[in-house]
Amino acid sequence: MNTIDTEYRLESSSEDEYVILKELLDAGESFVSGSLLSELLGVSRPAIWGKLEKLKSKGFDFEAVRNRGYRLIEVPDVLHPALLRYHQAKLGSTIGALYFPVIDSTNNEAERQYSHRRKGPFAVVSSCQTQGRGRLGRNWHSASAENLYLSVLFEPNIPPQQLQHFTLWAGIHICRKLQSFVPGADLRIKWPNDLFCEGRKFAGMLTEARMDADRINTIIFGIGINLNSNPMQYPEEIRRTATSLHAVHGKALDLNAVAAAVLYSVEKAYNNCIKGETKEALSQAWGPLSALDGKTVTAIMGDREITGTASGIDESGALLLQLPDGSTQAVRAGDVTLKK
Ligand code: BT5
Repeated sequence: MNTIDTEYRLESSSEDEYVILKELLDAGESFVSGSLLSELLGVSRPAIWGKLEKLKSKGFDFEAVRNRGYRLIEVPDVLHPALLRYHQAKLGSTIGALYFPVIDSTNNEAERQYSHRRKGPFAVVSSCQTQGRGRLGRNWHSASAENLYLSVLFEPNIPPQQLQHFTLWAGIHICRKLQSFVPGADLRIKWPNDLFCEGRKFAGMLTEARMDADRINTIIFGIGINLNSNPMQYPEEIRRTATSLHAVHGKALDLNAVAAAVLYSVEKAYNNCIKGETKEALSQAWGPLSALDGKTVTAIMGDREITGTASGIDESGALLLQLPDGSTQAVRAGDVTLKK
């Protein structure tokens, strides 16, 4: 992708770096000969050595054995554009990703890139946000580089109804995909935009759309995921309500592999919505993943508060509450809290 001027530093990987890393990652425990690498890149063996030295300065490490070649023995445990691209390619994710070590908000940067004529779809991925945003002007704590902050911008140019359930589907696909990384944990979605585990929030989604007459011009889907961070170090106000995947899994996860899996899931949810190909019914897909079903919850809708038992969502994506008088109330927007 071409770069566009922004006040934040964009970190990219050269094609050569990507080719070297791809060969070494594909080889796993095996060695890759220096002559193969120099042939692939069309450069001399000493030039390959120079490129490996450069990668070493970024946290990679290699074992070099005479007559056998090179083997990758360490990868950095931070986001890295070439590693992200490698994992995306393995999954068949085609969205180009821009990586910023620090950004104000990945949603903001996606908007800026678009206003500088970058064509969607593209993704903005970061290790730290200085002004991470939640819904309704709330804050998303984004200081830890062990977490993930990313946004994907699409240019749908279609009537809004077709993307009415996009965030819910994105949540479903992301939740399922993340579950494969943490098989022992029970990942759930709390309507409408939170990902939960063991009653605590580990991720939040924020979708922002720009309309033009009766069409959606751009839609920016943002997600923050607490990945490898330690919840004990979270700010006081979220310490009791937030968790991370590391905390529930007991082991660190590969940031680049997870970021690629999330991008893949968002792409899949978007394509399904656009093509009207959501083979499963929304309410059925949602049911097994819901953090609320069967629980007593309070919904705040503007200045009204209602308490009832959550009983799934309807086909429009509204949360259904069974009220004490036996009636059912559909909650279309707002915040819900679980009653203790
Ligand atoms: C959300 O809002 O949950 C949407 C969060 C979206 C963040 C992503 S990061 C990438 C992209 N760029 C952005 O600027 N934003 C998106 P909401 O439902 O309003 O929840 C916000 C509330 O969650 C806060 O008021 C806190 O109570 C809690 N919270 C804040 N940071 C958290 C964290 N890191 N982990 C768990 N809970 C958090």
